[in-house]
Amino acid sequence: MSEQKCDVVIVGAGFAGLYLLHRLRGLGFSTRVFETGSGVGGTWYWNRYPGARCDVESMQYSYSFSEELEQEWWWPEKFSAQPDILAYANHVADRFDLRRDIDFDTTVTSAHFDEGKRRWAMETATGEQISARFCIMATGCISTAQTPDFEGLSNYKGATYHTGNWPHDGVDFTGQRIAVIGTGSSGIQAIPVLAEQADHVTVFQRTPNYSLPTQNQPMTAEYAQSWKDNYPALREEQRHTGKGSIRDLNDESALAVSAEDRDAMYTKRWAVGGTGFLSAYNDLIFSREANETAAEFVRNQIRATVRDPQVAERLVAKDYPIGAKRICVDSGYFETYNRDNVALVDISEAPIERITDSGLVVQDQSFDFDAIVFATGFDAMTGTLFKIDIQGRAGAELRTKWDAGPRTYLGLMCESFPNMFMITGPGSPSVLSNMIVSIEQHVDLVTDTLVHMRDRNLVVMEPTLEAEDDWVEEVNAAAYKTVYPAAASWYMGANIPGKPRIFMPYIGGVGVYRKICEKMVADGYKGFRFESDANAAAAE
Ligand code: FAD
Ligand code: N01
Repeated sequence: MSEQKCDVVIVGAGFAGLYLLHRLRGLGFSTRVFETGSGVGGTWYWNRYPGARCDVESMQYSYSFSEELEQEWWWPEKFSAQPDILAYANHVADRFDLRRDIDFDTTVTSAHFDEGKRRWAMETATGEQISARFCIMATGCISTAQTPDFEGLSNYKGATYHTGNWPHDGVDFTGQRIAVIGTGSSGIQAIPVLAEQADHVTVFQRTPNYSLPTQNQPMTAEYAQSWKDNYPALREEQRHTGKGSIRDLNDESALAVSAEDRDAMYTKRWAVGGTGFLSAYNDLIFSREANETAAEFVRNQIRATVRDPQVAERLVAKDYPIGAKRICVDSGYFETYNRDNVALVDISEAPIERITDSGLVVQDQSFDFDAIVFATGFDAMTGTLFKIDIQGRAGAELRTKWDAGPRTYLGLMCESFPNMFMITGPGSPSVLSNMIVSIEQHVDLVTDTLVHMRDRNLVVMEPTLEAEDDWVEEVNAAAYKTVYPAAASWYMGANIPGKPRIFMPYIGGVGVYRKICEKMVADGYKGFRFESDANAAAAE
C-alpha cells in the first residue's frame, strides 16, 4: 500500500476529533481522521448501557463554535441521555459535512516521528500508511474499557458485557439473573434500569460511592430559550469558571456557618440536583473538615433512603472525601436497594475469588448468573495512548517516558514528541471539567498554533524539558492542595493494578488554565522551541 500524505492526522472522531476536523478544514489544512468505531461520537458511541446520561446540563454540554448550531438544536431533557448526545454528534458530522474525511473502522496502531522528514509516519490496523506533519491525539481520556483480569473469566459460559463497550442493539435481560460488578458512575446509572428489567440483580461493590440525585426534568421551551438568548455571554462565563460549567458557587467556607445553615444549604442543593451540590461552599475540595460536613449529609440521605439499615451502612462511603473519586449522579440508585430483586454483596474485604463457568465465587460462596455486567471502568488518560506504538525523536517511546506517570507541558505536548498534540491530555483540566469546554479550548489553541507556524514557515514545535518539568510539578502541587489525592481513584491511576499513582489531570481550574495558556502564547509560546522550514522541503 502506498504512503499517503496530509498536513494533519487526527486520531479519534469524538467531540474533539469532530471539532478539530471542522476547524482545520476551514483553515485550509489537509486533514484525515481515523476512528476505531463505525461512527462518530466517541464516548457516546461506545457507552450505550441502559441509563447512560450526561451530568452536565444539556445547554452547557454542547459546542459553542457555531451560533447556528446552538440555536437550531433542541435538547429534550435538562440532562441528556446517551442516545440524544449521540444524535447530536451525528447531526454535527452531517451538518458540517465531516464524514468524507473520516476513516471509520480504522485503528491507528503506530505513530513514529521521522526526524529526517520532520513528519509523523503513521500506520493503521488495516495496513494503511500515512505521513503527516502533525499528529493530533483526540483519542479520549476515558476510552479504554477495563475488564479486570479475574481468574477463570474465559471459562464463564454466560454472557458478559462492559458498560464502556455496550452492544449497539441493546440487551434484553428479561427473566435473567445478572451480576453487576462495579459501583462507579456507570454502575450507579445502569443498576436502577437493569433492576427494572432483569429477574434479579446482584451488585458486587468494592468501594461504596457518594452519589447525588440528578433531579432530571424534561427541557422546557422557556429554559432553552433563556440560554439561546444569552449564549455568547454565558459561553464566555463558562470558559472562565473552575469546572467549565456555570454553577452557583457559594463563595463562603462551610466552616464559617452554623450546622443549621449548612444543613439548609445542602438540603436545598440536594433538591435542585446535580453536581452543583459540591459548589455549596468554597472549601469542600480544599478542607477535609469542610468536606466532611457535605459527606455526612450525603451519608444521612442514604441512610434515610435505604430501608434495610445494614444495606444502607454498606452503601455509605466513610473512608474518603466526597468528590475525591469522581462524584456520581443518579436517578433512583439508592432506592433500588429497596427492591426485592436486588442484592448487594460487599467485596471490600474479600474480593471476587474467581469466575466459574456459571458465575463467580466470593469467600467460598458461589453465585450463578445468566450474565455478568462489568461496570469496572477504564484505563483512563494514558491507556488509550499506550495502545498505540508512539515513538518520538530518536525512537523515544511514550510508554517509557511515562513509566512513572504522564509528563506533559500544559497537557498538550511532551518533550521528545514534536508536532504531536493531545486534546485534553493529562496535565490539563480535562476530566475534571465540562469536557466540551476544555475540548474547544484545546482545539482552538492547537489550530491557532498551526496557523502561527504556517505563517512563519515553522515546521517543528516541541516543549522544552524544563517547561515540562515545571508543569509536572505545578500539576502535582495543585492536586496536593486539595482532598483529591486522599481517595484511591482512577484520577490517581489506582484502579489499574501496577499503574503509577500520580494525580493525572490539572486541578487548578478551567479559567485559570485558560489564562496560563493565553499567557504562554502572549509570551511568544514560552516553553516551546520551534524549527523553521530551512531544510524540511529538501528532506521530503
Ligand atoms: P472520546 O469521546 O473518548 O473519543 C475518542 C475516540 O477516539 C473514540 O471514539 C475512540 O474509538 C477513538 N480512538 C481511540 N484510539 C484510537 C486509535 N488508536 N485509532 C482510532 N481511533 C481511536 N464528560 C463531561 O464533561 N460530562 C459528562 O457528564 C460526562 N459523562 C460521561 C459519561 C461516560 C459514560 C463516559 C465514559 C464519559 C463521560 N464524560 C463526560 C467524558 C467524555 O469522555 C467527554 O465528555 C467527551 O465525550 C470526550 O470526547 P473526546 O472526543 O475527547 O474523546
Ligand atoms: O468507572 P469507575 P465508571 N473488582 O472507575 C470497580 C465517567 N462517567 O465506568 O472503586 C471489583 O468510576 C471499582 O471499584 P473501586 C466519569 O468520569 C460519567 O463507572 O475501584 N470491583 C468501581 O466501583 C467516571 O468517573 C458518567 O474499589 C472493581 C467500578 O468498578 C468515569 O466515566 C457516567 C474491580 C469502576 O468505577 C468512569 O466511570 C459514567 C475489581 N477488580 C461514566 N475493578 C456521568 O454520569 C474495578 N472495580 C457523568
